[in-house]
Amino acid sequence: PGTIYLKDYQAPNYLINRTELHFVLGEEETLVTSRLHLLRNTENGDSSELILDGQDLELVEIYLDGDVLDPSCYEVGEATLLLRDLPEQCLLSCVTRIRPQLNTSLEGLYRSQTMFCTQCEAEGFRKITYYLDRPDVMSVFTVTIDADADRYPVLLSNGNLEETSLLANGLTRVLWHDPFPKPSYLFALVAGDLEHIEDSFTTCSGREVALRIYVEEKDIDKCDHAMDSLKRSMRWDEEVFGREYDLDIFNVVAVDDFNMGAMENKSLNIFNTSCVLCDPNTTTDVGYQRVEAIVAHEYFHNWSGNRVTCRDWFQLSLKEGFTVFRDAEFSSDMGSRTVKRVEDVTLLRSAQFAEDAGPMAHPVRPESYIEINNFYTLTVYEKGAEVVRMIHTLLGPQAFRAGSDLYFARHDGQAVTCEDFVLAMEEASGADLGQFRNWYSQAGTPRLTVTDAWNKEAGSYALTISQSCPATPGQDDKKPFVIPVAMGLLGDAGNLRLQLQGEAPDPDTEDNTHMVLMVDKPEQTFVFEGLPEKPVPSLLRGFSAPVRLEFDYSRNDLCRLMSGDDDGFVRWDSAQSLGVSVITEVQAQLLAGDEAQVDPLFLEACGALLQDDALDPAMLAEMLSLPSENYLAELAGEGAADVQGIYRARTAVLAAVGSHCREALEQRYAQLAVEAKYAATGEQIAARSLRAVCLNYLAAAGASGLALANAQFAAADNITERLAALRVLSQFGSRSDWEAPMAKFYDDWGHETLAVNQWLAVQASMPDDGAIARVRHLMEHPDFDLRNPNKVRSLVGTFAGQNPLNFHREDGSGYRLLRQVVAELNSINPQIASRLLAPLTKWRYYQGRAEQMRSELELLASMDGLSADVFEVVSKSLK
Ligand code: B3K
Ligand code: ZN
Repeated sequence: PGTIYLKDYQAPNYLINRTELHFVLGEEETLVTSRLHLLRNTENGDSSELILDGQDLELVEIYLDGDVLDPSCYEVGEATLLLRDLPEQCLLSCVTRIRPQLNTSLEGLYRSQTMFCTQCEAEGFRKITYYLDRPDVMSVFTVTIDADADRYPVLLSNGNLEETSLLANGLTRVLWHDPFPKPSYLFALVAGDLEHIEDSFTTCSGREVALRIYVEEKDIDKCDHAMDSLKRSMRWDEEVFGREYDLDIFNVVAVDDFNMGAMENKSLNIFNTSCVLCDPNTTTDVGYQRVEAIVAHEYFHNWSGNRVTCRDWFQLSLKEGFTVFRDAEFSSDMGSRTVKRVEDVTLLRSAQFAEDAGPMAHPVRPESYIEINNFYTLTVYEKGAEVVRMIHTLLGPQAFRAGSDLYFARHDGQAVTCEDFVLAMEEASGADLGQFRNWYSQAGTPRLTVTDAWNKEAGSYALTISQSCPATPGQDDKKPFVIPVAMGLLGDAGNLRLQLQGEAPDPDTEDNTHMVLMVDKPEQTFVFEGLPEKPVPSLLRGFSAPVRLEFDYSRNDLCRLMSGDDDGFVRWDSAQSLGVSVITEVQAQLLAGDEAQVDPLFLEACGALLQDDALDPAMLAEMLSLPSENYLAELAGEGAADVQGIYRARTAVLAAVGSHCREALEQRYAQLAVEAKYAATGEQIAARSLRAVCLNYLAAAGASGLALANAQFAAADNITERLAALRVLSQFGSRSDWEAPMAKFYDDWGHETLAVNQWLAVQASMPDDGAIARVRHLMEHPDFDLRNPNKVRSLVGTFAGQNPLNFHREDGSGYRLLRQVVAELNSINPQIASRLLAPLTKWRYYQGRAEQMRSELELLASMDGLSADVFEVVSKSLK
C-alpha cells in the first residue's frame, strides 16, 4: 500500500453537480445505477481523462450521454475506473452489482441483522458505486430505492422524502432528495423493518422539524433519552453558536453492527445501538451521558462538518476537533463543567499523550497516511479539540464566537482547510495566530518545566517556564508553541492578587487573582510583585493547554492546592499528583521487599475529602479516584513501566485508604444510597459514582467491603449499581465471591445485547490468573461474534486495553491472544483489526517486554493478505 501526502493535494479535474442513484435491494445482490452529471473543473487544467474510485464492484453497464460507452473509452482497474475523452459536460451512468450480504468490513452498503445500512466516511462510498469519492466533490443527491415491501417497510436516505409508490412486484419505491450539496462520505441509506418514535422541534426562526429515531421493535422503549438529548442539542446550538437546523426532518437510526459510535450523514444520522439506546437495565450512568454527548456531537456536525466540510482528509480535525470542542461545551453546560473537564483530561493524558509519544504519533493535521481510517485518532479528535479550546482562551468568548460566525458564513457549502478556520478566527478578532499554527503541524506533547524563586525582601515571586517537545516520527526538531498557561497564586488565606512586574495594574478587576500567561519562547520568566508571602503556584488552571507540566511541588503544597485553590481542575489535578507520588513511593518500597507504607498525609487528605460535605459528590468521586494503571505506566516512561509493580502498589494504596478511612467511607456509602426510582439526573449520577468509589476502597480493604458489594448487587434496580458491584467483586474477591453473581447477571440480562457486552467487559478486565483462559473461553460463547465490533471491543479490546496485568503477562500469552484475534480480523474487518492493535504498538514502554511484543508485531507483518489498515500500524510500530 502506498503513502498519500498532503503536499500532493490537487483539486479534482471534474465536478459532479448532480448525483442520481437508484438502488434495487435484493437478498443475494444489490444493483446500483448511478447518473453523474459531470462538469470539467477548468480551474484545474483541461484534461479529458477522469479516474473514478470503485472497490469490490462489478461493473454491469456503462453509458455516456445515453449511449453505451465503447470499451476503448474506459478501463476497469483494481480500485478505479478510468475514463478517456470525456466531453466538458456529460452524463455518465453506471450500473454496478454489489453484495452487501458478504460485506463484513461494515464500510459501504452492508447488512446488520435484518436491515441494510451504510457507512461511507471516509472512503466507503466507493464500495457502492464508481465515484469521485473525496470530500471536496460536493453534489446534490437524489436517491430512489426499490425493496421488498414486507421485509423493508422503512426506506431512508438523506434529505426529504418526495415520493413513495408501490411497484407491481411487491416492491416499494421511495424517492429522497437532499437539496444541500454534500460529499459522498455523508451519503446514507437504510432499509429495514423498523419502529420509530417521533417528536418535533421548532427552530429559532419558527420552522417545525420532525425528529425520528428508528430502532428494532424490541428497543422502541429505549429511545427517549436520545430524543431529549437531540432537542437539547438543537436548542443549545442555536443559543451558543447561532446555528439553526436547515431541513424539515432529522432522522436517527440505531444499528447493532457498527465500526464506531455514530455517523453524521446529512439528516440521517446512523448510530451504534450502544450510543443511542438507554434503559436503566442496559445502560450505565456513564452510558446515559455518553449518549447525550454523541447525539449532540453528530447533530453539531450538521454545521461543523456538513454545511462546511473538509477539503481533504488531512483536514479531518477541522470538523472533528471543532465538533468535539462544541460537544464538550454542550456537556459542560448541561452538567458540571469541572467534572467534564476532568473526564476529558483523564482521557487525554492516559491515552492521547501515549499516542503522541508512540510510533503512530502525528500532528493534529497529519502530513501523510497510508490508510485514512487509521487517523480517526485521539490526536485528531481530542487534541484537535484542545487546539480549538486554546484559540477560545486566546481570543475570549466573544471574539471566538465572531470567528465562528465568520467561518460558517464565509465557507457555507464549501470544502475547506484548517487554515481557513484559523484565518476566520484571526480576521474576526484581530489576533495573530501565526506561531500558534505550530499546534496544527507539529506532533508530540510539549513539556513545560517550571521553577520558582521567592524574594522575601522585595515581595516578588518569579516563575521561570521553559518548553520543549520530544522528537516524533519524521519531526526531530520542534519550534516553540504558543502555550496559554492559566494560573493563580495561592497564599495562606486564599488566592493572592496578581501584579506582573512592568505591567500596569488592571483597573477593570479589583479581585485580580487569575491570569493567562502566554508562553511562546523556549524559556521565559514572569515576575509577580507586591506579595505578602511566598505563594504556592496554581498552574494550568482548567488544563488550559495539552501539555505535561512539571513543577516540584511538596506534598504539603499539593494538599493546599487540593483544598484551597479557586480552580476545580487544579484541585483535582493536585489530588492526582499526590496519588501518583504516593503510589510511586509504595512501588519502590514493594520492589525493595519492604512493606507498603502509605504516607499518612495522603490518608488524612483522603479522610478530609470524605468529610467535606460542601464538595459536589461527582467532583469528590473524581478527586478520590486514584490515577489509572495506564496513566501510571505512561508516566513511568519508555522502558520503565512495570505493570505488576504498578498494580501491586496501586492496590496497596487502595487498601490502605480503605482501612484508614473505613468509617467515613461506610458512612458516605450508606448516606448516598439513592432511594428514589432510577433516573439519570446529575444528582443521582453523582451519588452513585461517589458510592462506587467508596465501595471500591472498602472492597480493596477486605471482607466487609465485599459483603457490601454482594448486597448491592442483589438489591440494585439498575445496571450501574449491578456492574459496580460485580466489578468490585471480580477485582478484589475470589471465585466464590464473584462466580454466582456473574452467572446471575447473565441469567437475568442475557437477552439484552448491550448488557451482555458490559458483562463481557467486566470479565475481560479481571486481574486473576484465569483471565486469559476466560477471555478465550468467552470468545466461544454463543453471544460472542467476531463480526460484531461491539463484542470485539467489549471482550478483546477491554482485555488488551484495560487489563494491563494480564495483557502483559510474562509468558507472553496476552500478546499472543491479541495477535491471533487481529490476524483473524484482518480479513473480516480491517478497521477494527487495526484499532485493536494499539496496545501492542506501545512496546517501548514496558520493562522487559519489548522483544515479546515486537515479535508478535513481526508475525503480523509477515502475514499474507495484510490489509492496508493493519500494515500501516504494524510497519510504523516496528520502525
Ligand atoms: N465522522 C464519524 C467517524 C467516521 C469514522 C470513519 N472511520 C463520526 C464522528 O466523528 O462523528
Ligand atoms: Zn465527529
